[in-house]
Amino acid sequence: MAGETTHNLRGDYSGMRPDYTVEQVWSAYTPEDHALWRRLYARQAALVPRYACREFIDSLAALDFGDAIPRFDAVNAKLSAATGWRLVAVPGLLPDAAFFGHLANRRFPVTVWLRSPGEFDYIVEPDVFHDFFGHVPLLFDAVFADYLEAYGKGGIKAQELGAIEMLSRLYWYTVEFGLIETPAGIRAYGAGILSSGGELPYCVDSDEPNRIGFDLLRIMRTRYKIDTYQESYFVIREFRELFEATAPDFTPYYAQLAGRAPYAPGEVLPSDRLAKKGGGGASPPMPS
Ligand code: HBI
Ligand code: FE
Repeated sequence: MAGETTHNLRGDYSGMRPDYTVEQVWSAYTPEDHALWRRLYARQAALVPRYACREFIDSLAALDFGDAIPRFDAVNAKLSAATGWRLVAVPGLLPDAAFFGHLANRRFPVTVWLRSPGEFDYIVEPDVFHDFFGHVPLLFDAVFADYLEAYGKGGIKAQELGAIEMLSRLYWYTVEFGLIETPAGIRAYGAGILSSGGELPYCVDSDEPNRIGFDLLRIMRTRYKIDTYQESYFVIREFRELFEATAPDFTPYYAQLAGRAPYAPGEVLPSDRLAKKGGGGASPPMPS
């Protein structure tokens, strides 16, 4: 989710460690929390086969956390064996520097609190359902896991270069709201989409939004909104495309973009490679 300041946020930041981590006090979750978790999980799990990418579907099937809010340390045993990542419990949104520092060291921050029943359909800040259901399954995919570590390292560099806003757009349009081409059509891999009851079908089936071929500089120059469905989604061909795009040093990219006005979220450029909507059978391949 997009970073905000750590002021007037929901979480309890009082007892956290210097690296912004806290304990996940699993016994503090109520039966109502676990019941809400099961409802959220059931809703999303029913949509996943039709709208999620294959890597997410397979990873979700290998995990088993539909019955109650998961214990992070139990998942860490499996996750660290799979890709060397582990989950760290946090009170909520972190300052960019702390967040990047965790990603750069293969630690994924997962919020410990769960939304209220009244937020079943929409929540502003990431809660444990968004972070866990949306982000954790793809941490088991080797290439995506490498991309996320590279992103974290790039974030630390971006801080030094004052380029956080551009790099946050990359996170937003890939890790949070990314789409991927598959033989069966366009599917979702972004956590913000996969944890959303409405946006998951919308991003694949609707004719409204733009679906634009992945283009790193284009993305880093495109603003996003945090409280509506996306007006544009960016589509990769495979996770390796993400990893390779973030391999080079971004310094020249930031220099190239400095001073250039950002694009509005719904703008379409003549240079954009547009994809068809993802519904029904295989969508025609995007123009290369
Ligand atoms: N903190 N806990 C948490 N989770 C996020 O997804 C997150 C964050 N802080 C900043 C942030 N995301 C984005 O601004 C990144 O692009 C930095
Ligand atoms: Fe997120």
